[in-house]
Amino acid sequence: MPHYGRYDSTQTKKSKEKKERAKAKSNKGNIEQTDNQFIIKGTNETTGTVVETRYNEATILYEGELITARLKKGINAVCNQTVFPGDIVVINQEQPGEYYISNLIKRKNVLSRTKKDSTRNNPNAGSSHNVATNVDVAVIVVSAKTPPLHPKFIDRYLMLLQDNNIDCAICLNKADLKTEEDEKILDIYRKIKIPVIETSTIKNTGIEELKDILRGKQAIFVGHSGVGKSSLTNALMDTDEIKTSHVSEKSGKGRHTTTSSKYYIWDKNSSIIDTPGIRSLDISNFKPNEIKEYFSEFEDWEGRCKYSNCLHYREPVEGCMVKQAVKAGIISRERYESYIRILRDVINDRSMNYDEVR
Ligand SMILES: Nc1nc2c(ncn2[C@@H]2O[C@H](COP(=O)(O)OP(=O)(O)OP(=O)(O)O)[C@@H](O)[C@H]2O)c(=O)[nH]1
Ligand SMILES: [Mg+2]
Ligand SMILES: [Zn+2]
Repeated sequence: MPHYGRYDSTQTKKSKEKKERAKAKSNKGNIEQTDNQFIIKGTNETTGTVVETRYNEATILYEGELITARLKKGINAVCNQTVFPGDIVVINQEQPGEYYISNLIKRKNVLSRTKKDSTRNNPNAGSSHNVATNVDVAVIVVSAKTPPLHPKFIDRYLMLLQDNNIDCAICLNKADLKTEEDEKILDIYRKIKIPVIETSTIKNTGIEELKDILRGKQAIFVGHSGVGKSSLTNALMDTDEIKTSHVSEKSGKGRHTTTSSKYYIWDKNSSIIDTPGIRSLDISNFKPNEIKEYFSEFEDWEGRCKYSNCLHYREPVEGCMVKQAVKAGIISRERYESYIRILRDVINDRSMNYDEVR
């Protein structure tokens, strides 16, 4: 595969080993043990990067080659719930060509699709909701027209990324189909200082800008099916090898072409994880009064409302500073409406009249 060949050409084995040793050194003293007896530690043994996981085995980029490895015998866990693309793992070879994952290097972070909770506070524990690890930046990919751009998904994902402490950027792909309405939606995020990139893999525009943002980082593309995550991965890699498929004309939705997350190296020290599209994001374990904390533009007004623990929801507009700020155009109405939509989903309330903030 040409993209892993590129890995070879940019990093010699020696320089890789040196780097791994430095990495291992910096991880020393971080020995922890998880429920499944998988010890997280720094090591001077040889390590590889998890590219893709299946039920009981994983593809690992190891010494410039792709190998298949299983968890060491005796580790009471399945591969695809224990290691994730982006993980650095220790590899042992018991027989020639028979590789085992014997250990895991302490993770920088984990991108999980559910909110952090007591069982997830340890980023080194495995979970079936985890998507990838050691992520420097997550790119929320959305598209113009097919499927249409809607702030709801972006707002939910922003909450989750904040909860995971992961930097984010928004990429509007299919910019060749962009409308004025899309432009207005993107402005909401530019205003709250989130990097917004516009790309078209068909017209080959915005790709260099995307590369500039992702260079030197371990990044991940997340988003709905059919928005073009795999097309963008192909564009970064300058290939067309990764499978893509058109959006259904009938439903306007993607076909869930990518079925598992996969790690690719597209430039020196620059990797991307392409993920399967998701239908919706589960935010049910956020508490109602926590949601406002993820809307940074409310911060200036927090604690100034007349009501203690104001949710800025059913409280009368006269005493709610957030509502007044929306009314005055200081807080974007779209973000406020997004906040209310998320809150309503969490508390399972379907009715809200926005007229009072108009
Ligand atoms: N008009 C237009 N179409 C695009 C662009 N980029 C991708 N597409 C098309 O969008 C469709 C979906 O692209 P994919 O890359 O398979 O989407 P995905 O996000 O990987 O989808 P899943 O793997 O199902 O999550 C394909 O038919 C692409 O040709 C673009 O910039 N403009
Ligand atoms: Mg895909
Ligand atoms: Zn309020």
